[in-house]
Amino acid sequence: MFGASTSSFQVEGGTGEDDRGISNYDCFPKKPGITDFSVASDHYHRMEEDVALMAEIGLDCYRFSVSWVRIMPDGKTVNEKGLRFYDRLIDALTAARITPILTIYHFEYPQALLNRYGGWLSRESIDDYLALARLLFIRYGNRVKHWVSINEQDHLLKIPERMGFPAELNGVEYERKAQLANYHLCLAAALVNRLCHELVPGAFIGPAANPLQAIPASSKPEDYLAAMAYNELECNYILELNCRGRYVPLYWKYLCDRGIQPDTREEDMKILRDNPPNFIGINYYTSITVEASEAGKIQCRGRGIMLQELPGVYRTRENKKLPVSEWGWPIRPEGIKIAIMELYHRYQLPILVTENGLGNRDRPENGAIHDDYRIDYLRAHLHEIKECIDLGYPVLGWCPWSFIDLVSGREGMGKRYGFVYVNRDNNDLKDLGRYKKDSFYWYQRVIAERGRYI
Ligand code: BGP
Repeated sequence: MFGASTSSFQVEGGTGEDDRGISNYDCFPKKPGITDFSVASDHYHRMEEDVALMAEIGLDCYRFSVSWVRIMPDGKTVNEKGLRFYDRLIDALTAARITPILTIYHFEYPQALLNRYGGWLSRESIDDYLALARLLFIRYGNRVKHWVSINEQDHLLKIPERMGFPAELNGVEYERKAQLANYHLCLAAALVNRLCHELVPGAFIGPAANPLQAIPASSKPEDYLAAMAYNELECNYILELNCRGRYVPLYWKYLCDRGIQPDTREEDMKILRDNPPNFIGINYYTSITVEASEAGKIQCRGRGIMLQELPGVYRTRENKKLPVSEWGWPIRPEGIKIAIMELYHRYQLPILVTENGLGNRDRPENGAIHDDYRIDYLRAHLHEIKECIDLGYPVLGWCPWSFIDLVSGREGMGKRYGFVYVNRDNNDLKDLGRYKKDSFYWYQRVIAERGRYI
């Protein structure tokens, strides 16, 4: 399937409407000069126009997330008006013969649940997540068969505002809390897999992971071991729980050495083992190069996504051979192939590329956006995916990030990813008009040719 992705809080806007509640994203302070999420791309008011553009480009599928607080403003009570928005969206997609892929939870979390019990730190969070999922399965399960349980759990855990953790929390205390939350999140994902199959016949459900796939900086065995450790400690630790219901020895030792391991229960581990996902979603943007770290004391990683060094284990290294994006992210298309092959070898589950794209400052010229840099990036990655398919790896689809420009997770409106340009910037909403970029016409042709010439 040729698709595209978005997420609710980044694209919808309309935060004060139809009895929507307050989310974590409404509450934390923004970087100076960067927009909040209150208007975003105004998709809430322009949904039909946006779906018409999806039909025009020729999408087979569209991955979107629901806003938890639109549907359950306080995280518990149902808001019919919110449910109706997604009814209309799903019906519009179905009418346009676009398969909906629904992400249940993509970073946006009810502030009321954070205030009430600290969100994922409490076991009660599992029941509230399942109540949301039950509502979605019952309401949309006749029209939606593809479900994503949790988006980028690893990046949820490492960014304090996404978890509702205090900004000053760090070090061992941060990680102890993150480990407890991770355990609850994994349990929630396993239970939601089970519930999905009980309520939605013929459904597929899986997480969207973000494997960075570290590459060793040299052929030295210690650098290879550092890359292995990076992949286990930073990426695979969640998928091992999702797909196999276990902590790998290296990871468990890391936790126990610091006394930050959660109290596991055998009945929970059985639930994990008995309810694996049906596919693995991969969000892939960049990869990382690491070497061994000889520093003495092995510390605790604490918070933050791109940790530069875990002393005694690994240290990230600049790789001068790789081009970087305008935002400094190394571009390594082969990394997506490595991720697909590696995860398939480990879990033998089909892969759905749930995100992949290039963030850039686009510069319109007389209404045209010549984003050749994005086309080059996407073509190179799609080529690697095609090679995987030719080798026999089961890749269900490719959903580049993002269908339309939206507010970046941390960088506001300056960092754009879409095939469709949205005429606004951080400080001026302008007319929020939609303009097709060169990449729109490129992707339209790729889809029409079914990727034959990539
Ligand atoms: C992923 C998220 C998306 C999106 C994307 C781009 O981690 O799932 O929500 O934001 O990354 O990241 P950014 O907006 O920080 O460039």
